[in-house]
Amino acid sequence: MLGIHACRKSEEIITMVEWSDSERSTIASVWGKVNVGEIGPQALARVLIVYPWTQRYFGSFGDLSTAAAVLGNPKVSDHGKTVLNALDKAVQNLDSIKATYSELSQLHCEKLNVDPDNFRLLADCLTIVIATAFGSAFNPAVQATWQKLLSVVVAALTSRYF
Ligand code: HNI
Repeated sequence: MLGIHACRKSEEIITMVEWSDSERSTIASVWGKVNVGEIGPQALARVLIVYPWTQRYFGSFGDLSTAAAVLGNPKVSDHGKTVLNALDKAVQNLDSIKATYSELSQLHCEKLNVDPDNFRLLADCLTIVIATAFGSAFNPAVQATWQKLLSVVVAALTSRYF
């Protein structure tokens, strides 16, 4: 029941999404200021620290036993960059995010067995890291557009689960 509900919601988000010119320029502007090498590692590290049960997926990453270990772990850093580089694909393909992430969704579902609830957790940590880095430039209007983008990304990554 819950699965069906989540599926419908994801489909709705993806099917109905439209981007205004102002949203497109806000996304381009935010993304242009994101330092992938800093923001990616910080966002993934936050997920692993704030929601420690997510560490179960990264058994091969070595020491994640303390916040300092997570923050200093080079594999976390590298993977944070990988995730953020994948987000670039959404930014460059705003009108076809579902298709863009179809294979990635299938990989996370079938091979990595990642619970799709975790996509939202990562999206939220990413927003917090960006808000911290941008300060007052990340105003409510910018936040609204940015989180709209991440909602579509999360829905697209979830789309092959059902
Ligand atoms: Ni995710 C691998 C993108 C969220 C766990 N992930 C990848 C890869 C990309 C990627 C790209 C590399 C794929 C490949 O090798 O072909 N992941 C993304 C994106 C998001 C995301 C864009 C959300 C915005 N992944 C998550 C979350 C988790 C997660 C929330 C778990 C909590 N991902 C993984 C794991 C791997 C992975 C585990 C394999 C890592 C490895 O190297 O072993």
